[in-house]
Amino acid sequence: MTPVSQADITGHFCYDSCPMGSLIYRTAGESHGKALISLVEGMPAGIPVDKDFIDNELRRRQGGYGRGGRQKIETDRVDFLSGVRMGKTIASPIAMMIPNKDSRLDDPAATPPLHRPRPGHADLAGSVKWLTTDCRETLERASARETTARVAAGALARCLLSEFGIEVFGFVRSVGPASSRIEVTSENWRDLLKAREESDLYCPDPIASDAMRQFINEQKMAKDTAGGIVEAHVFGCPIGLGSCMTWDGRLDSRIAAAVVAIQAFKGVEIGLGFEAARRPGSQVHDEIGYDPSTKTSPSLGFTRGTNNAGGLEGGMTNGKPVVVRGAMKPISTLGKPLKSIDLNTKETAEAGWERSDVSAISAASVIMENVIAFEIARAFLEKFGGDSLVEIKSNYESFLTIARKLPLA
Ligand code: EPS
Repeated sequence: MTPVSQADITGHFCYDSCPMGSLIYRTAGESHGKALISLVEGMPAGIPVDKDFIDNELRRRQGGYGRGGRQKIETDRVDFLSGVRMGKTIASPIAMMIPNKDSRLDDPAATPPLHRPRPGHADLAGSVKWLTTDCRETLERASARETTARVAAGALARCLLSEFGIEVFGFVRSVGPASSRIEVTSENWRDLLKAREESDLYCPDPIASDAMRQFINEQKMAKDTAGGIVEAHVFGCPIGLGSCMTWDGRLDSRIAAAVVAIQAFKGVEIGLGFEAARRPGSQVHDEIGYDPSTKTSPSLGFTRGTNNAGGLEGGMTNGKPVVVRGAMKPISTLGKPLKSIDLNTKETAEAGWERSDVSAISAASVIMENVIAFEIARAFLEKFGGDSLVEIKSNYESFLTIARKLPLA
């Protein structure tokens, strides 16, 4: 009898027993520790690594409207410790380090214990779980600063995706009640990207951005915080990434898991999302057509008038752009703290206050873009994987050539 391995039971979530060839990443580091580390395994050899692109994604993650003081201290840049030689991957594990300038975790005076858990943060659950009354032990790792390492991994994965014409565009859809109604298409997204690059809010809609900024300003005045919705579109995916054969092989489930795993995210939608549940089927499903003039594209000539499915059917890409939205709650560190208790005395007390942001929604758009990119790259390598870029390109071209010939003789 074949022994059942841990990987069989827990699928891709069990990283340390992942099958050979699987693209995975882990992160390490505390908010005020020495550095953040991103360790990526399973990247094939020969991928050109665009360090400027990765650093630019880290810079974008640090920015946005409503950010707090920490980002003025840090200059996040990636230092490759392994896995990259002369600007290309060499198939060995890739360790990336992003040093913390505000490193003070070993100095008790600079990082005093905190006993008043913030409602909404990991403070209370973590302190009880690890049997301490010092919330700092939990919050240092729970902090969204850790997303620096996730962005580094996702941006590295995008170096692979760009070799196959797969690109990701993320932006801020709404902040509080202020929302943009812009429609993103395969034709207009590059113009929207330019507009987003010019926006301090990372929203390509200048009119909606004014209302979003106003909401953030109001929260700042009230010593409150703001959440919002971010959206990402992935262009150029071939048909068939992911699988309907296993629950954890479904690309939609992996994307959803990666998105709600971002600090402060409470919801995720794919395509129409929750709106699909309110409509009859005829107003949800995307009719299928065929246009031989687009046969050479990754969608192989299959067309859809709409993209309500958000590019995913049966847990697999269907040739249309993958469309994902994530909901971020307002940051839980409030300038005017909510009621809490002192974990030592159990007396009512105001929640602790740490330097924080009024809104980190712009940063959240960058993080979501990159964690989705990583999942797409992982599914891409599962379908077309090989040990080197040359081999993967050959696998990819060969699949498209055969698929274009359907029905096979
Ligand atoms: C963040 C760094 C943190 C916070 C924020 C995000 O830095 P510090 O705690 O030193 O001010 O600004 O973290 C949180 C909102 C949180 O709840 O932990 C970052 O780099 O993104």
